[in-house]
Amino acid sequence: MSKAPLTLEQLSGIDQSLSDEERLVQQSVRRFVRERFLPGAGARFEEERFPVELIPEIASLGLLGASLTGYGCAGMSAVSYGLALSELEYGDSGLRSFASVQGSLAMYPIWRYGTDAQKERWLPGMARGELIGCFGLTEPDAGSDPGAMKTRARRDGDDYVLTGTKMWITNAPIAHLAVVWAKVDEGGAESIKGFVVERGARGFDTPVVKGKMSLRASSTGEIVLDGCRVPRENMLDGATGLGGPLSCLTQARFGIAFAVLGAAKASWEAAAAYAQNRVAFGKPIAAKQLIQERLVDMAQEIAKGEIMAMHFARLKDQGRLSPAQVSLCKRNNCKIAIEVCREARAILGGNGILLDYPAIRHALNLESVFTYEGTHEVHTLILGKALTGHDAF
Ligand code: TGC
Ligand code: FAD
Repeated sequence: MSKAPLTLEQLSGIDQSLSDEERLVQQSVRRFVRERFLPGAGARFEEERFPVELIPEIASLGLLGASLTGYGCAGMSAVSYGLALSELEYGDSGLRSFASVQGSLAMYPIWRYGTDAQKERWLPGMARGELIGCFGLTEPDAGSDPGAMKTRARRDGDDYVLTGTKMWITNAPIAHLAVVWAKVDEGGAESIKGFVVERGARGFDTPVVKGKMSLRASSTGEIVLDGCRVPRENMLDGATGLGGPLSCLTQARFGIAFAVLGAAKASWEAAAAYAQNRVAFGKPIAAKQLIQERLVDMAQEIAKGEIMAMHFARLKDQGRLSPAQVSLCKRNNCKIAIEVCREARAILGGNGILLDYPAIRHALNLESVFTYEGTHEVHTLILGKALTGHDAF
């Protein structure tokens, strides 16, 4: 080998376009992930354990509600936020999921739709990582079609009484509060409203979902609401209808679209390094044309995904990013990321199925990421509708 091999960063040149502030965010999260998260990442995946002990450090990096302003939040640009999440996902999708849900799905609806009193009450503690939140939209019988939810909130004096079950809820078992979306019937008209349900409320339970073969280092549960009484002051009055939760999903989907490239890069780097050292038929497999073609295809898709994510992040910072563009980026980047991780796993051969290497863990995690926040098919249909005008749901 004559020259040092080109890195992914050198190939896409994305890093050269970063401001000093963006680079600082990227580097500090990178250091945290490599020094504090990656040692033991495989073991935590095996043990099905989210490292709650790291929450104070994640908070001190400004990663909880990172793109929000005020209330102790970091007010990061979309570019910095995307870079930070990508570094977290280089570690594990479960680590990134924790931050996505806290910021985009639990803090954002309070920040956008809550009263001043609600924001003061919850957001500073959530930014400090002292209060953990979750987001309950999906139900056992309503995932892609959240409008079919069965959870109901019935008005009773100054309270609402919530009944229903939410399924697949990230952070639910460790959450201090849940933003729950429920149908409300007021004056004969049915609508969807958001409620902040605090742990300790009678009739509120969050059983753990066990046996996941994906996102094992993320805490996932149900939210069971059995006649759970919530004061009216916990309702998020500013949001009415499905547009409320969907606007939160737009925030989270943007972050995911950027972040999954971190998992792809970690897997590519592991495969590329392995290929240099693994000898077959008398030569490192990196010197074989078929291996090179795979590494090139993977690097090409990562670079394209990064260029798209960066472009859309800059549009978001200008307030010009549309939900259809978010769908395009989530759909493309999740698909290429899972394919890259599977290819990396194959280049690692038999060793690739071990947790000693990151590729199998990332590939398994991305099965969830491919499905949540709108499945690949849902984003196809969102884009199909946007491009043709026909609703094919
Ligand atoms: P549709 O009639 O199209 O829309 C209903 C209302 O919502 C508005 N809207 C949006 N608003 C903001 N942002 C968006 N992206 C929006 N998309 C739609 C729309 O304008 C309308 O408003 P209005 O005022 O006219 O009523 O609704 P639909 O029932 O036909 O469904 C549309 C569909 C299928 C695209 C949507 O329901 C959908 O996206 N389904 C997928 C559900 C999903 O993504 N669930 C995710 C749950 S959370 C999660 O997975 C977290 S994982 C996190 C982690 O661990 O990281
Ligand atoms: P379904 O909607 O039943 O879909 C099943 C299959 O049918 C999919 O392949 C889908 O693409 C396809 N399909 C559906 N409709 C159509 C159609 N019209 N045309 C063609 N194909 C279609 N939800 C939350 O609310 N909060 C969370 O924090 C959260 N975290 C999650 C964490 C994990 C680990 C996982 C796995 C899920 C999480 N979810 C969360 C739920 C997630 O958003 C849903 O799983 C997802 O929206 C899909 O819903 P579903 O599983 O009910 O699948």
